[in-house]
Amino acid sequence: MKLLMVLAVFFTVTINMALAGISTFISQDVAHNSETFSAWLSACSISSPEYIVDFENIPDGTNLQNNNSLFQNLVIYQSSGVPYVRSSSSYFGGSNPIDSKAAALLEDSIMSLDFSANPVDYIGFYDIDVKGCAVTVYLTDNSVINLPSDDATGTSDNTAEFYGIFRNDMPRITKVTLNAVYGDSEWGIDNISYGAIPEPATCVMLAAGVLYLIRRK
Ligand SMILES: [Ca+2]
Ligand SMILES: [Ca+2]
Ligand SMILES: [Ca+2]
Ligand SMILES: [Ca+2]
Repeated sequence: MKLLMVLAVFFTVTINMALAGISTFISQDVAHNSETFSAWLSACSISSPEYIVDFENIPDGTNLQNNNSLFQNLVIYQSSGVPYVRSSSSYFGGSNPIDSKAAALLEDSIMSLDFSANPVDYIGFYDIDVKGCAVTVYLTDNSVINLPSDDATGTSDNTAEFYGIFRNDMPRITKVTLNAVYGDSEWGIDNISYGAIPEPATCVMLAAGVLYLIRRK
C-alpha cells in the first residue's frame, strides 16, 4: 500500500512537471526591459547568457542571410528579403538600434533564428520598431509551439523591447521564427542572447570535487 502511494506521488509530480511548458518573458514597454530580462535570467538559473550577439563588431552593411561563420551556434535568415547589419534608424522604421548597430529586417517575412547545430535551453532578444510580432518555437522532438506575440508598443526612437524564452521542462529549442506583420515594413532585432544551461550532473561533480579538496586541506 505504501509503495502504491509513493508511486502515485511520483507519477503525479512527474505529470505536473511535464505540464509546465515553455515560459515567456515579454517586456510590455522599454521601461520594463530590465526587470523582464532579470526575471528571464532567474527562471533560467543563470547570471548571464552563454552567448550575446549585439552586432557592434560586425561591419555596417554586412549581409547576415544564412551566414554560418559569423556567430557561434546561430544562423539567421529571412523567408523573403535579406537581414543586414545597419546603424541608422532609417533602416528600422524610425527606431534606433541598441548601442550603434542591429540586424535590420523586413516585416511580412518570416525571420528565423536557427540553433539546430546545437539546440539551446533559452533565447532572448530585443525587437525594434515592431508591435505584435508572431513568435514560434521548434523543439528537438519536432513539435512546434506558437508563443504569445510580442508587446504592442514601439514604433519610433528607442523602442527595443525584450522578449525572453525558456524551454523549462520541454525538449531543447532548435529554431525560433518571428513574423512581424504590423507596421511600416521595417523592423529589427538586437542583443540576441542564447545558450544551454550547465548540466546539473556537472555541478554535482564540481561540488563533490570542491568538497574533496577542502577535506584534503
Ligand atoms: Ca547593437
Ligand atoms: Ca516605425
Ligand atoms: Ca516597423
Ligand atoms: Ca515592440
